[in-house]
Amino acid sequence: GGKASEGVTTLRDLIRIHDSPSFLMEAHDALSAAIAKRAGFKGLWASGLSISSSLGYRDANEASWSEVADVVERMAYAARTPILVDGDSGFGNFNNARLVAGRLRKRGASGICIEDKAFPKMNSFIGGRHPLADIEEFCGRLSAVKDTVPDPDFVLVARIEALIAGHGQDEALERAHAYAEAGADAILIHSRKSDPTEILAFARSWHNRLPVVIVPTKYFSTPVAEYRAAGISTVIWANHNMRAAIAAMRDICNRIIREGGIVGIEPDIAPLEELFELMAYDELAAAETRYLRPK
Ligand code: SPV
Ligand code: MG
Repeated sequence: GGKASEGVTTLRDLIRIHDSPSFLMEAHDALSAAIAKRAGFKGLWASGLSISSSLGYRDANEASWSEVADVVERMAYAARTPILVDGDSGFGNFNNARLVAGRLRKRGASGICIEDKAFPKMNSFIGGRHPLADIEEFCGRLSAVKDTVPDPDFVLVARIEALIAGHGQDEALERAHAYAEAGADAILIHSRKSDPTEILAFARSWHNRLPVVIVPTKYFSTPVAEYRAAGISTVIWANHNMRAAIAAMRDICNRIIREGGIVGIEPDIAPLEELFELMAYDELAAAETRYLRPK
């Protein structure tokens, strides 16, 4: 496969159909991005849910697109690894979608995912209505992004919410074909069921006209081997850094209260050296010897 100049696999390469699905790991700030990169993930998912949560917002377009873009810029800087940004429903109509996509590209994103819902969207795991966008109108959003960001390395993922909204396979497939015609590079098919039956049924009928991206948050107990067998191109672990952080922070807060101090917790938290390494303090020291000339 083609490699970018610095030996980094491009997002376009990652979403291609391989023998085994690529993984995109959720990150929501520069630190979580650096940790995921260091662990070996070749690409990141800038999750709307996780970024919203880390900023103290609900995943309902409470965060403005420019706040999201600020976070993405810091993530791109810290990880220097391809990032697929969750662009929600595009923050409005075709005009907002193309504006946001272009700006995200400038801020270091390698691609944007746009879902076929209205603005403001609501997180797909919250019950209630998830009104779908009109197919033609949503295709306009997709082609506007394609025409505005013609960079062949910038990936456009079209996300289908038909199954989330309670429609059937026919609706999902009709939308997928329309979005392929409109210029999408990949199709994200989402589900909130606890088993992957509807996702796998979609994949069987779709025949990989475009690569298929999935988000197994609710159907977490399915082994990746099943996605490989189904020809899934990319699996997004969409919120697992954030949920790990919540669990770790909750436990350490509870322990410091319960134990009345920090005597016992040191072995269970990251050493400061690890933080300094993640944020490349050694690079600053090297730069100082070069640029801070002694008087
Ligand atoms: C996100 O991570 O923000 C997503 C995935 O869009 S989901 O929360 O499943 O909608
Ligand atoms: Mg989202």
